[in-house]
Amino acid sequence: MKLRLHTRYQNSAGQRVRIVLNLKRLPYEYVAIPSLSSEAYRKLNPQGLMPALEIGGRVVAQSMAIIELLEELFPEPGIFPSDPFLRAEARSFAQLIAADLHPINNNRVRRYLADVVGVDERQVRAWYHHWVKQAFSGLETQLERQPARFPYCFGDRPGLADACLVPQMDNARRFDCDLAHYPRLVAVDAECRKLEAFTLAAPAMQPDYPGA
Ligand SMILES: N[C@@H](CCC(=O)N[C@@H](CS)C(=O)NCC(=O)O)C(=O)O
Repeated sequence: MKLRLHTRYQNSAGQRVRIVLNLKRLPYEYVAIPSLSSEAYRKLNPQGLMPALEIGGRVVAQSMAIIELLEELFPEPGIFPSDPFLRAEARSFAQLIAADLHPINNNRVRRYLADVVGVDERQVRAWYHHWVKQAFSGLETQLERQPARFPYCFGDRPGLADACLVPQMDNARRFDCDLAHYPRLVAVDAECRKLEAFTLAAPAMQPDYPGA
């Protein structure tokens, strides 16, 4: 089955999908989106956000829906822990990033704050830092409270939670967030970055990265 991922180097929701594709060792074609507002992209993905996956002649939008589909079609290696409660923890961790943090800090929200609400760059940055702090504090405590200390978020193998965490750490660093209060997140992030599945999905490794 041919897979084409429409994304961009700095598309962190797309980076989640790239990580999962790599973890599952699924070859895919990287299609750099020239413009989100182009008629061609809107036709492909009427939701108008990145990423979108072309698969088996169909198009699926939304990173979490894409990842679930990949898990269903290509279950091995799996991206969830075997214990149902740990699976729930992994989903909960991933959802805080995908459903609560990422949507309010993404590019279009920051642009709206600056261009329409009229707040200055310093305030946009303060907004960004505030929501990262809220989310990362909760995620850090969630990892601290686990009965066992794992190298990855919820086990000895990387999975969905790690695929959501690492792109968010990239973003947090890009926006100069202070990560000193989140030693577990930093440790898991560092462990993930030892793996090709994560390094190959990083923004700087993508073909449309400036100067690539
Ligand atoms: N919930 C969506 C979020 C998609 C999303 O917001 N993607 C961002 C890039 S990471 C985007 O397309 N932003 C366009 C913009 O901000 O203008 C998903 O998980 O796929």
